[in-house]
Amino acid sequence: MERYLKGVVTVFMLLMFTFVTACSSNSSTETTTTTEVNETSTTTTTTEMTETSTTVTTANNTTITTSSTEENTQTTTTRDNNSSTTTTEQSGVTTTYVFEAEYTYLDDMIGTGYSGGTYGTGVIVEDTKSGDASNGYYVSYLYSLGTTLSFEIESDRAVDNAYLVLRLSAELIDFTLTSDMYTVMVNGMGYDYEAMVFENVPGMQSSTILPFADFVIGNIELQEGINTIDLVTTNSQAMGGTMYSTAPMIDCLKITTVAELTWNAYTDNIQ
Ligand SMILES: [Ca+2]
Repeated sequence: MERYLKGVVTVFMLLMFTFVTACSSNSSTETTTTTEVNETSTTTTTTEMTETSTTVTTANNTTITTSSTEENTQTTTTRDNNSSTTTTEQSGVTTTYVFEAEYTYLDDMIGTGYSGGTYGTGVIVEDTKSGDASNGYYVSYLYSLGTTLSFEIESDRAVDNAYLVLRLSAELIDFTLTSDMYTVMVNGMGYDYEAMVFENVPGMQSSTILPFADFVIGNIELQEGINTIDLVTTNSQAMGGTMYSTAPMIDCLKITTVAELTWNAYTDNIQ
C-alpha cells in the first residue's frame, strides 16, 4: 500500500512538473513574441515618419539655412513655404531664406534679349553652361528700361534688419551696376548698395557663363504681412543687339532674418 501511494505521489509530481514546465515555456514564448512585435512596430513608425518628412521636403522649394549662434550648430534643410510653424521665435536664431527668381510671378513679364524678346516664363533660362545657378535655372531678358522682376514675400512680423543678398551674373560684356542704374526697391523704397562689378564675362559664343555670385544689398525693412521686393532696370545703357539697357541675370535672392518668411512659389513655371 505504501509503495502504491509512493507511486501515485511520484506520478502526480511528474505531472505537476510537466505542467509547470509547459506553462513556463508558453509564458516565455509569449513574452518573446510581444517583444518582437513591439520592436517591429517601432521601426515601422520611425520609417514612416522619415518618409513623410522626405516627401514634404521634395514638394517644397525654399531652401532654408537655420543657424544657432548659441549652440554653434548649423543645419540646412528644405521646408514648406506655407508652413506656419517655426522655431525662429527664439532670440539669436536667424534663418536664411532663398527665393528663386524662376519661381516668381512671370505672367506679365515682357523681356528683351540680344536679338528680340520673349515673354512670360520665356525669360527663364536653364543653367546648361556651368553657371552654378541655384535650382538650376535663372531669369534673364531684363534689358529694357522699366523691366521689373518682383518677389512677393510674407513676413510674420515687422523687422528693420533683414539682410538682403542678390545672387547674380552677367552675359556678353563686362559692366558695373550702381544703385541708380539698377534699382532694388522694398515696398516702394529704394536701397543704395555698393557698386556691383561683373568682370571677365564670357562672350556670346562661349560654352560657359560667368558663375553666379552673391552681391550684398544690406539690411532692409520688412513689414508684417506682404512685402514686395522689386528689381528694376532703370537705365538706357545699351549692351548690344536689342539689349537696350544694362541688367544682370538673376538667380535668386536670399534674406537672413529672425522673422518667418513665406511666399507663393510659382513652381509650375518650370515644366
Ligand atoms: Ca535659381
